[in-house]
Amino acid sequence: MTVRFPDEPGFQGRFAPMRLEGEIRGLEVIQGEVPASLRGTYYRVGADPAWPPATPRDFYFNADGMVAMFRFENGYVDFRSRYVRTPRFKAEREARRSLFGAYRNPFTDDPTVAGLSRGLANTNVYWHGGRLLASKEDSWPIQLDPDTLDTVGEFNWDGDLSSQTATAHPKIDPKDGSLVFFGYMARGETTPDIAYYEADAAGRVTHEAWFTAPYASMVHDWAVTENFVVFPIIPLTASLDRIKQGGPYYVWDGSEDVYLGVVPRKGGDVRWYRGTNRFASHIMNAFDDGRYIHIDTPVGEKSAFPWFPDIDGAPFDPEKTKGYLSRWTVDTHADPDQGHGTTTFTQRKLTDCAGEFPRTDERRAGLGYNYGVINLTHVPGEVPDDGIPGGFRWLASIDPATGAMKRRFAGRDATVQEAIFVPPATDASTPNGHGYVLQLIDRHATGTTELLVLDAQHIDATPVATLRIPIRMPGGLHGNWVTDKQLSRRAE
Ligand code: V55
Ligand code: FE
Repeated sequence: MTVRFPDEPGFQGRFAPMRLEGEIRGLEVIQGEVPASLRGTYYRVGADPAWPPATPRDFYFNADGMVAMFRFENGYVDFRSRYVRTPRFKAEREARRSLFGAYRNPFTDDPTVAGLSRGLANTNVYWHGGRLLASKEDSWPIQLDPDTLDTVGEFNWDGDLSSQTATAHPKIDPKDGSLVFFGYMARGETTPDIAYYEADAAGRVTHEAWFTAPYASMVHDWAVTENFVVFPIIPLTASLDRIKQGGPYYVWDGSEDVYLGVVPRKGGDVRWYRGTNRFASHIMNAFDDGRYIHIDTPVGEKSAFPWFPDIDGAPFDPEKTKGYLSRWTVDTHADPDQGHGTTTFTQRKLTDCAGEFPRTDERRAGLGYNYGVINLTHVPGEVPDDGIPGGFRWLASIDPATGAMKRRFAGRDATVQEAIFVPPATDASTPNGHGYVLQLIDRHATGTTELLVLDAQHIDATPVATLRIPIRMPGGLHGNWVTDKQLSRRAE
């Protein structure tokens, strides 16, 4: 048998699978010095297909989760990368080929894997209740050993996860360390059911409530504030009939409205606030004052995912996918129809630069804040001199209250991956946004990746340190910083 990846752009050149697991003790520091006070581990996950896909025109959402860790200790940074041993990964490794078919479509699978979890653990990796969890929104998370990245197994909150899925974007409440999370398509593929949960700092589920969305759609990220959770229903819609017929899992439906499902934390029914058609994915942060809920998110005209087609067959138009960080505001008192879906919400643009992958200083998660970072694809009046249009080329920090921005260009022939904020270990009480930012930058000419340690208040200045990873890191999704103190408190 021959292992050969398809001759398709998504599997060639800088998108070619890496498939490499390994370890480097003491990454090379090519500039500056890593602060000795930075003690903890940056975990992140990318999508990297272990086997050629069983389906044509596959895309990275359907590729295996490869977790990487960067452990910071006394100015040294040790690197490790490891595939998540999902039930799916193990079955395919045994067979030495893909047994699972198209994205989220169990009707395209090899009959020998019927009933096995289709989860890939390829979207986020986070720490809660003394556990390291790798997750994807279509399945249960997978627990990993935080030192070796060995797979412990599927985690379902000791049987308390009644949903078939758990979001890859849970939020940790900075006030009490609880995990606020949900599952969508909670009763199975394409179902409109949403299950909302909270788990205490020890990882025990303390609250559960179920809702039905106006239609089945991708609920990739959401907003959590002190008093509310908000589920954005965006018209990337799913249908069981379509996947049974071998069609795409999601389509962009420009005729469908957007709904925000607002639920009081720990009790109360959902109220739907309705707005016109638009696209949004990741939430930078959100907060409320008891009455108004503010949600900061990049908003575009249409879906940014080229592999999910327009329902009317309209060609993919990159111009319409540009996302501009905007503030949605819901007035929870202005609710004449009692949440039956005709009350609208407002939207205000915060910047003229287009971008995605917003993150914040999570010490202020769900609270009023003045610091976020975001990767930019377009800056008015600036064209990278290497002539490469689009793609993520800049990192920006922004004060969402004023729109004030600082920016750094990643350099020629480079792509920025998601940045994260890291509080300084020596003084966790620094003001909002004072600390470090970590960011991976792919250097396409050399096929290597750099890890930048930046001063969060001066991301436009020379980095505090630049580390060199001598391989190209697989295309990354999300990651998180876990302090050494957190790592010392592990679940039984
Ligand atoms: C996203 C990523 C996914 C997925 C659904 O970025 C949404 C959004 C890596 O997999 O399955
Ligand atoms: Fe995401």
